[in-house]
Amino acid sequence: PPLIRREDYTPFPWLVPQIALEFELGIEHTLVTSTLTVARNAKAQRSDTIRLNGDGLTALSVTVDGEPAGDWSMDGDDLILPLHGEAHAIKVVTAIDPSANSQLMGLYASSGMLCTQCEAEGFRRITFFPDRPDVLSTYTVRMSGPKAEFPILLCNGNRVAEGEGEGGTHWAEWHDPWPKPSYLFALVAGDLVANSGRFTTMSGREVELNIWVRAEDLPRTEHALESLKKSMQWDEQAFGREYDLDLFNIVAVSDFNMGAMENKGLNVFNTKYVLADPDTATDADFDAIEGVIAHEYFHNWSGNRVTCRDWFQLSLKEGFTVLRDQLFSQDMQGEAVKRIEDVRILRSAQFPEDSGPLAHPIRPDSFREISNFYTATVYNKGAEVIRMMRTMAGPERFRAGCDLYFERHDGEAATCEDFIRAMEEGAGLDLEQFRLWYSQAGTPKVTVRLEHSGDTATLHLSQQVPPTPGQPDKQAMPIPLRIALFDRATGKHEGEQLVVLGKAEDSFAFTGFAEPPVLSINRGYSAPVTIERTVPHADLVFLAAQDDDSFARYEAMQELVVSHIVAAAGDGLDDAARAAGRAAIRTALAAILADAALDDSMRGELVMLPSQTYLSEQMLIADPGRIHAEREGLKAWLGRELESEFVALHLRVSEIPYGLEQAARGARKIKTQALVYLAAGNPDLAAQMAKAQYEAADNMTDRQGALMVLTGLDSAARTDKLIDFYRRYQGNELVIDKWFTLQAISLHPHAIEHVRVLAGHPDFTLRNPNRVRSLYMAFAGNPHAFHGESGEGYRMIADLILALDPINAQTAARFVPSLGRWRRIEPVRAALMRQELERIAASDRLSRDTFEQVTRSLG
Ligand code: BAL
Ligand code: ZN
Repeated sequence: PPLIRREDYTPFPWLVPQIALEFELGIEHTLVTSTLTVARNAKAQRSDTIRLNGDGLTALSVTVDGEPAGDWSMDGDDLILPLHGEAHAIKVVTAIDPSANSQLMGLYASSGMLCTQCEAEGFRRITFFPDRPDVLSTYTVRMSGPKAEFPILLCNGNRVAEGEGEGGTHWAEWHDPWPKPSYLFALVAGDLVANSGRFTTMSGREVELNIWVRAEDLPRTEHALESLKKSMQWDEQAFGREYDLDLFNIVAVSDFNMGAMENKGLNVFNTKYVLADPDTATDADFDAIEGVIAHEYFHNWSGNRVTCRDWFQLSLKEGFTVLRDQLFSQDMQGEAVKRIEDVRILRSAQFPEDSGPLAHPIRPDSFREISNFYTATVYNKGAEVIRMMRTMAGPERFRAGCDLYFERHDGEAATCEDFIRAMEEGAGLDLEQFRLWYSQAGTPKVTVRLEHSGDTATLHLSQQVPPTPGQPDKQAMPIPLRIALFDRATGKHEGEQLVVLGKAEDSFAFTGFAEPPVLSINRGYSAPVTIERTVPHADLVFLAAQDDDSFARYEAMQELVVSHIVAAAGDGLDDAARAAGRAAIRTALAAILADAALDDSMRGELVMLPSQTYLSEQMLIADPGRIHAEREGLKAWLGRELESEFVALHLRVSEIPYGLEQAARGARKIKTQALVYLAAGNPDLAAQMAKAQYEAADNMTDRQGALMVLTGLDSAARTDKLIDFYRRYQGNELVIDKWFTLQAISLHPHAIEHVRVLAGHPDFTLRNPNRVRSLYMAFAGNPHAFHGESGEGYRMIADLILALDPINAQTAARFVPSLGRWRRIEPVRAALMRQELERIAASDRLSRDTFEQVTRSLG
């Protein structure tokens, strides 16, 4: 497959101002007639042919200006048509079989309904079209089909006409007044019901809102509808963005590659991000639904009204929209905890990308398959980069920059450079050097030293951006660090400051400190970097107990644990050093457990041990077995040392009744955390308590938490409760996904055997991405099982990739990075991982998706 390069961009020689589509719908046979109005693009080089992209399509007929065209040809999957005039009408007829579409790109069948996914290049699986985001058209769509099978017919924009046809058919015609690229096209036909609501926009436009689901799912749609209303209101208040159609439809689909899709006026969602009630969804599920609904809604401006010129600009809409959804969720749920959660995601998903063979800048320079670039780098690091602009400008000036961007580029297909320029002018920032964040991959490392002499504290900073594939040498980037210097005696500081490290090395002096202060740095995680410093345990214990920046408090706790485990799993610790490290962590943890002023939600964050992935990231070469043993050993020791504190905490929060308010949510979070420590320290006691928690549970958060703990233990209750859970929720796809996941992520020594058995369970299928992820993605994230010394875990994932690739290439390719980490793993396991990658590479029928990921991983 060819390499596509950002620098090769040229505008398309033809404009397609209008497209009319006609669908004669059937699950196994759908006829598509597409009529394009085309005209020469004065801003592009003249061409006497037009290339219409296709993917697996056959043209049944091609006409130009009403006459059959005899001179068209195929170039691979694309249709090439000679065109000599200034403007033409092209009509192409294609036939497709949605039931055979297991890739879930284009038009496909899911549980008896028809739906579409076109981003990034799915539209070309429906009809021949210049399937690139800089070709914007106005869509008119007519669809017809059997009414009993497809009573609901939906498309982008507004329904303008409908009627009955012959033989039990009906039809609907939709028109979307907003020009859009083909990736935002959507169509849904099926037997659906809606939870409907209304929203009045800031200028008084009445908008009809619908959450479309299967009838049995209707009772679980209220949270999604409320989240949508909150999102619409928040975008008006926070960004001045108003909705622009009279209708906003969301449809929930069980078989879906992504989380959701922002098609204009017709968002298509994975059911996972729509359906919730307290009995079947955890607090985390509720939050994720709110966040994803917001994300897709916010795309209406950051993505749809202003779209991307080409797919290299993906972060223009995704990074920005992730930042927008993060700010929204901060306002809904509280800033402190949300910020910690977002950083945890960045560190566990994006850091490994940035330090591995698949590292790429947030604006990549080349790709073979764009689906492989829907990454944590483009999304989450992309959001961090824009967040840094906001930190440097302040919220008001940042808003002015956003306003200018939307105003200047409304209706256009824009670039990251356009966004940066709008920020420079609108927010008054000089971003000349800052542009490096768009072009350089790799997580910068900032080395920190605080020197004290007389009454001056001097902060010495240096930065190093590590080499990444194709980028051996890096330049220094501007790194905005929010800092505070605490007076040790009073526990206070004189105000936070922003220092921007713009050079390889720099120093910053602060006066008025008779005694050496305690440094709190990268507060709020103001820059997506790693901080390297040698700091006394006492300073970290101090910050963990009393930093007034919640993130910094969390970070101090993490730093204490990370430095301890990394040292123990690396060169090893002597008894004295181990005892000192553990004692410091115990002191900090005990203070957090005892802090009555702390809300339980934040307490839940502070007590969470750093993930094994994040710990591995801190080591050049990681031994997963040793890290796992050290992490579990520490957890067990803490569980024993603080047993009575954890038991008392569990007892206290178990008294708090179910509710959606912060205090009750915090109680549920810390309740299971307490069990996790106890399970490591005193498994018998924890098994009893988890069993009791399971039996008393009146909500999924408590029930899943208890079952998660039980699943990792060898106890009679384990089997009992796994059977009970399955029986209770049999038939509920999303909850049965949880059942698969709990067993795949379990700490149980036989987790891998359990996964093998589950793969043969009647409810398991490779055809449903949620189910595949619920078992195998969960397993690939279970360090002790996946990295078992025999290499069986690696073999299992490689077998999965090979089996899944022909069915769903996009989903299969997402499993490659777990094996691609081999260079950062100790040599014995590394060889086994590499061997599996080579076995995959040896297959001669790999998809473009998997081929690209495997070759880069071996490269
Ligand atoms: N645009 C693909 C799904 C999402 O990021 O919203
Ligand atoms: Zn998005």
